[in-house]
Amino acid sequence: MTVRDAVLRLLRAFGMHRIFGNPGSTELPLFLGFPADFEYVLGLQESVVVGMADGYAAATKNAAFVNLHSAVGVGHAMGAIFTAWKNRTPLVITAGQQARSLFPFDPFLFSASATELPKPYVKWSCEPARAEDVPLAIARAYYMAMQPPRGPVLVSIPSDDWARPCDPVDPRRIGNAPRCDAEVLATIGDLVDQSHRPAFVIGAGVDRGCAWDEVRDLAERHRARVFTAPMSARCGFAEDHPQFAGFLPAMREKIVAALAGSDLVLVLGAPVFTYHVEGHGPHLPPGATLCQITDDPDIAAWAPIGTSVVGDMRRAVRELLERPARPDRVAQPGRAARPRAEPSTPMSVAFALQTLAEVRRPEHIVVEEAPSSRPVMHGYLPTLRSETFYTMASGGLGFGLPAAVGVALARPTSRVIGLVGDGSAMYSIQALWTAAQLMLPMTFVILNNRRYAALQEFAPTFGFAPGAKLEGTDLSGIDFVALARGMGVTDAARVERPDGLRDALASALQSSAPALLEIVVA
Ligand SMILES: Cc1ncc(C[n+]2csc(CCOP(=O)(O)OP(=O)(O)O)c2C)c(N)n1
Ligand SMILES: [Mg+2]
Repeated sequence: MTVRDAVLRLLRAFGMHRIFGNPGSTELPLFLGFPADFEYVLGLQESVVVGMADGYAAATKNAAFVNLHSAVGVGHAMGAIFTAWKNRTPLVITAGQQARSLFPFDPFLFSASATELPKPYVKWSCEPARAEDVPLAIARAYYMAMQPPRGPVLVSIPSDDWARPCDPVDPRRIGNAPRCDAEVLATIGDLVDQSHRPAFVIGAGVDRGCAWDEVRDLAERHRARVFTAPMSARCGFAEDHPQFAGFLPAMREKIVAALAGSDLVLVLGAPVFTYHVEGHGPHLPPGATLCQITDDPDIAAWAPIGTSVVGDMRRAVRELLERPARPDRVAQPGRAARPRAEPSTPMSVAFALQTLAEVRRPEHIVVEEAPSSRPVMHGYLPTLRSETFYTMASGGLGFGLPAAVGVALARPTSRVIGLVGDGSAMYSIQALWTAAQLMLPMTFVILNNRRYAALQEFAPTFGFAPGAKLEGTDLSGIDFVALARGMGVTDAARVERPDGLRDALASALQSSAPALLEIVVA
């Protein structure tokens, strides 16, 4: 058996039959006699490769296998690796390396610090001391990637290792759903039971941890107001539920204001709290107590206040549900209704997303990266089902288009909508080519406002006068229909007027190959 045979055998056992990559000379030996039960998914730049793998792993709930080209490929991918780290997405990343006998001569393409390069945004990185240790390293990498909190790991593999003889490595079974500390969880249960006006703050860990139904049952039992955590990368609670109270902004004072009136705040699967701008004063309204359940010990450690417990989300919430119910609470108000968006030329984002919400089905999956449109989306395109909303937790643009392709690959019977801003799309536009090559029946919706609107809207926070010119935020002159066609997405159209939108969306949502709709918005 060779290292190549042993690694492929492990990948089969781990259910990793797809290899997301962009090849170089140092990786080619892996593909000698490439077996027919594997599929190579080619991305045309490494951040696209890792973004696709991120979406794929998130949607399959299994680690995805990535193959990058030495230091240069890892370098290109670094922003996407940071995003996978923040998303808690399990990725087994392999990087090509020069042949071992060349190491003394600082050869062309050598990655001299291969294991240091991706740090600190991998859970583990390794270049095995001997070729025959590569399969063991791959096995350990997989187990580590899958252990909560999940995340990316990296193995650097010298090119001559693949053909070396080695012993097979048998896959092992590892239980990965740790139970919370019973005493602390009981304390949290008591605090929730004793509260009069509880609020739940739901983070990405709820949807990732498959605890959507349990969290809804717990919220209904306690008649809690339910908020989505600041910058949450997933949706863990139906946004049309009468108890849904809205989205917390990433700013301390505004969070305190939103939570005012609650005497108990239970944070599920989220940090306390993710802030984007400076704030001062308390983290909670006066008189409120905070509890947190998370699968991430680091997030529990830095929470500034409250009682935290670390463990498997679904298990923890089920244990809380086993406690006797407290029926004597009054219902609290949910979210106020939004006014209907009216048609105009150019269209408002609200009108565009309201129309999309009317045309799409609730089970359609939205992968979003449209920064200034996000708050509008919160009002006009509600997420209603588990595992139907994905974005990135890192703030690093370039995730949306490739991640949408990865999710579409993972969920062939679901319609995936990549909802992406014009600026965001250009960080990883090559993902369209992969979607076209794979003939994925998915829909890209580009919200083209010809600018980096989020930065323009942010500028007053730093003292700019409203509407003042802001350097580096004008993106006029990009033709997404031409870009799409140039990469093989022939079903591409632009809508500039509101009367054409509904039909254009309906058609783009029924395509049998990738379709792109560029919506010109105000
Ligand atoms: C990799 C990366 N570079 C730069 C930024 C800063 N940034 C935040 S929002 C934004 C604008 C995004 O533009 P677009 O996708 O068109 O959305 P809009 O703001 O217009 O809604 C930029 C450049 C970032 N978040 N990530
Ligand atoms: Mg824009």
